Amino acid sequence: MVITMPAMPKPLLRALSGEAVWPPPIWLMRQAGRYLPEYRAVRAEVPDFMTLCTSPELATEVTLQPIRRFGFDAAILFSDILVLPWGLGRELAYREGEGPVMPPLRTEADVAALDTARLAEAIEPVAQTVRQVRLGLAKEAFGRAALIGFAGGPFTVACYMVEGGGSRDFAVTRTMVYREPALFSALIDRLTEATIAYLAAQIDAGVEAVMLFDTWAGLLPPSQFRTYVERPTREIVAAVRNNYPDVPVIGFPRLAGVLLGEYAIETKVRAVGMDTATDAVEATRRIPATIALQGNLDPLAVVAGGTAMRAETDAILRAMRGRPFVFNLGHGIVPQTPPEHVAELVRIVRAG
Ligand code: 1CP
Repeated sequence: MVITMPAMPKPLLRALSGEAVWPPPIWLMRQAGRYLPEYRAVRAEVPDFMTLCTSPELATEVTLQPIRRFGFDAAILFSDILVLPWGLGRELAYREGEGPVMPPLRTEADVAALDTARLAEAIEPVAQTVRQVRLGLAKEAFGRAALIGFAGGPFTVACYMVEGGGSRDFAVTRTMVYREPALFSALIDRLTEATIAYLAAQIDAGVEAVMLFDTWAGLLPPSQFRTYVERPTREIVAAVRNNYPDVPVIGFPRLAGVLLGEYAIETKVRAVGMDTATDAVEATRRIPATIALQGNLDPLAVVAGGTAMRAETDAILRAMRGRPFVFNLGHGIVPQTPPEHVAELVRIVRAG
C-alpha cells in the first residue's frame, strides 16, 4: 500500500503568501555560479554561457547543485535575463570577462522587428529545464525547495538592448528616454508584453513563484521610475495574478531608495527584494506587513565570513522577526565567495 502524505506547503511559498515563517526560508541570488567548483566543472564542458542556458540537462544540473550542497528553500531557474531579447531575435554573446554583448537597438525598425511570434519556440529549452528541475526537486529536495522562475524588469532588459551590453551608467539608454520617449516607450511596451508571455511559459512548465530583476531601476529619476519601472511591473503583476492567482511575484527594483515602499504598494507585488543599501528596519516601517520582504545581506559580508557576517545577519533577522520574510543577499553572490561561508550562513539563519 502506498501512503501519500498531504503536501505541506513549502516554507518559501508560505512566506510569500504573507506568513511570518520562522526561521525564515533562505536562498541566494546567483546561488548557482562560479564560486562552486561543481558549477565550474559543468561550465567547462560547454563552449559558452548560452549553450549552458539552452541545454536542459546541464541547466537542470547547475540549478540543483546549490540545493544539494546547502539545502536552500528555493532553486532559481538557471538562465539569464537576456534570454528574453535573444528569444525575440536579438543576437547575444557572452564574452569571457566582458559580460553580455548585443547589437545596440536604436531605431523604430529595431523595435518593430522584435518577434513575439518566435518566442515560444526559442524558449522551449527553458521550459524543458523547468520541467526537469521540478522532477529533480521532487526526488532530491524532500518537498522543501520551491522553484523560482524569473525575468528582467523591462527597463533593465531595455538598458542592455539599447546600450548593446553592460555599462557603468547606461548613459545612451537614459539619453534615449529623454530624446526619444516614443521609441523608448514602444520598446518598454513590447518587452512588457513579451515578459508576460515568457513568465506564463515558465509557470505553465512548473515554476512556483517568479521574480522580476530590475537591477538598474535606481538609475532613473522618480517620474521615469514611475513610468518605466512601476507601470510595466504593475501590468506584469496584474497579468500573472489574472491567469495564475496562486503564483507570487517578487519585485526587485534595485537601488529604488525611498521609492521602494511606493513600488511595493503600486505594483501589487507579493514580495519586494531589498538591495544591500536598504535599511531593513526602515523597510519594515514603509512596507505593509502583507507584503513579504526579501534580502539583504551584503554579498561581501559572505566573502568575509566569521563574526562580521554573523553580526550583519543577526541584525537583519532581528529587524524581520514577526513579519513575512525571505532571507537573501542584497545582490548576487560573487565568484570569490568561499562555499563554507555560505554553509555557515545557512546554519546561522536556520538557528533563527
Ligand atoms: O559563466 C558564467 O559564470 C557567466 C555569468 C552569468 C551567470 C552565472 C551570467 C552572465 N548570467 C548568469 C546567471 C543568472 N543571471 C541568473 C541565474 C540564476 C541564479 O541566480 O543563480 C540570474 C537570475 C541572472 C540575472 C541577471 N543577468 C541580472 C539580474 C540580477 C543581477 O545580478 O543584477 C543581470 C543584470 C544579468 C545580466 C548579466 N548576465 C551575465 C552577466 C555577467 C551579467 C551582468 C553584466 C553587467 O551588467 O555587467
